[in-house]
Amino acid sequence: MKPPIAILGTVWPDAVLAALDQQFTCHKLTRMTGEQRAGFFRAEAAGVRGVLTTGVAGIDAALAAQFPALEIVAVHGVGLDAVALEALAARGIVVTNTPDVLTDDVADLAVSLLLAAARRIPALDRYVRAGHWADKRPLQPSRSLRGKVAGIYGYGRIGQAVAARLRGFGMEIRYFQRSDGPEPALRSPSLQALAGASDYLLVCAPGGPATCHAVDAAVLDALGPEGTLVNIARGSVVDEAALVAALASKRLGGAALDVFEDEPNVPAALTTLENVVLTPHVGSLTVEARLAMRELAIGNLLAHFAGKPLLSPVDA
Ligand code: 8YV
Repeated sequence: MKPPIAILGTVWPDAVLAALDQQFTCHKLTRMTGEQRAGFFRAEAAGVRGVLTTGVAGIDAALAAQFPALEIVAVHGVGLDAVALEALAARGIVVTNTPDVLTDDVADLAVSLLLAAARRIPALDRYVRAGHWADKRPLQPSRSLRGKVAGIYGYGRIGQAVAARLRGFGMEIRYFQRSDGPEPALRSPSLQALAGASDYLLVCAPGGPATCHAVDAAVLDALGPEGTLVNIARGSVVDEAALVAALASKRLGGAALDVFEDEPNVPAALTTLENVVLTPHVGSLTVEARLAMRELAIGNLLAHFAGKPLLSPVDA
């Protein structure tokens, strides 16, 4: 008998869902109408043994409680802030995620956003499209990267991959995270101190209660009117209202953001500011990373139900 699994999140192409149907009895929650969901929770949820979810959708404790036979949660993504790890661990449910396979592409997006902000690429694109080049409207020069300080908040796999790239642009690297990290000489004593020393502050820290609104008004003020914030991690790490206020009052120079507090809702004020670059949470959205993430997430489910070692378990 095929193991029954529930599939959450919106990233699954039809072909992937069709392939999953070959291996599992799939309950595709995000594709169900309200009535179908009610029917599923009445009749089928009790038999669900696995959940396949995304880093964004996760699974909270209330939803996990609806699956009394749950054995494994396979997360398609590296972030675990939306996953009720404690509640799952208390029930002996194993969790897997997809680290490493997305690191390079997420780091590439961080660098792309930094470059886009520093060299004002979206603004210049708008300038050309609007015909202002032909109108001879004056152009402001942008900023060079060489010799500037990139402060990295969160010096894990992704933060270090960002640092390796930015060194190639002649930037000086500093970082902050609460725990000790590699290259201790580069570690700032606090996030605010890091922001004060940085021209660019790149948020690469995990989401969750420990980092919620860590980038607050004081950190943004320390980054200052010549500084730029780049966030490719989680919207929750930045106090978005403070960010909007700092940008609008020009206390902060600019921002380049892939993640937001209430996705897919982006504060209207951010969409009107010239010095802000916006992308819709696409750090891992490359053909290559998504293929590898799917293989790993689904591979974990297959390994679990075959009684084999998990490919990338999250430490309980
Ligand atoms: C994805 C992510 O957007 O890895 C993460 O934590 O946020 C992203 O890779 C998402 O999880 C896709 O499933």
